Amino acid sequence: MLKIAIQKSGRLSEKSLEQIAESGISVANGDRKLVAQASNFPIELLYLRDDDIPQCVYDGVADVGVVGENVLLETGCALDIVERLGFGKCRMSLAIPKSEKYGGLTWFNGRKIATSYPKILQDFLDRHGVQADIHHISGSVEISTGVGIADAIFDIVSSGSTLISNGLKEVDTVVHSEAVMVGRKVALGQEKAAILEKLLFRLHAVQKGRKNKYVMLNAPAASVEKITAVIPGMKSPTVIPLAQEGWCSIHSVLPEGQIWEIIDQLHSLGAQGILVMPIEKMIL
Ligand code: PRT
Ligand code: ZN
Repeated sequence: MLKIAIQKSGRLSEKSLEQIAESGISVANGDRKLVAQASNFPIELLYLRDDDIPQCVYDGVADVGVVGENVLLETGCALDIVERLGFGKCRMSLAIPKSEKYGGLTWFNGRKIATSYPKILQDFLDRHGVQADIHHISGSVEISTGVGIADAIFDIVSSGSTLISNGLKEVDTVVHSEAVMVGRKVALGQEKAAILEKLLFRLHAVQKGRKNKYVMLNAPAASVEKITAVIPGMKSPTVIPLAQEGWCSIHSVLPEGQIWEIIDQLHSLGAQGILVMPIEKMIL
């Protein structure tokens, strides 16, 4: 049985459960007690506060955990990043009142910075030889300058709208973060390592599926060669003759990020009836 710690409730909990569900694993978690076992896969979920997850994994209470990289860095636990999960993306930045003139990091010398992440901030300031006074608060960091507690803040930024609505401007990004699966690979043992490998195989299939689209189109037989050069596919594209003579149907898999660019090219090569469909799982 592999024990996985995930956030009980918060920004990472739904996505963590979603990835587990998309891997075909059923966990009855209606009331989110502390522990829940999957019915069709040897894992057990532990629902915890995100701040407690790194230490719990380090102590062996859980075998792996899903947590924001920012929390892992702040706790300073010596854990391996087993997998980057691609959700919960954000950055940790320094921000100052928008009326201030900013000429670089020396601005922070002798200033007071409010944050919930004193370790990450101190490491950053030390690396850059800046001497500032760190004021550790546990929440509502963004209001610190407005109420006169600090001259600047260091906090998580996603869209940036919280900074703007508090009259702040982002002046330096210290670190980028996303949800990661953490663990201690050496401490796992053979049985748990095998379960983790099986779980990661499924997660990869789901992630790859998300990053790609299944594309079907009709093309004049004369253009097939040019079109297949544009859409190479997993091995090579499927080309099927249509009932109407001189026409083919071509099926392929394309990376999500390039879809529109490729569709423009396909269109100009005479492709018609282009269908783009989501892929649920993809195994190479
Ligand atoms: O209760 P528990 O301790 O488990 O949860 P928590 O309240 O400490 O954490 P939670 O659920 O708020 O966030 C969990 C993780 O989500 C964080 O550790 C980050 O890794 C990640 N994450 C991603 C974020 C954001 N985006 C985010 N935007 N965490 C917080 N924010 C907050 C930020 O603190 C700021 O107040 O959103 C505001 C900024 O958002 P924008 O969009 O206005 O810039
Ligand atoms: Zn927390």
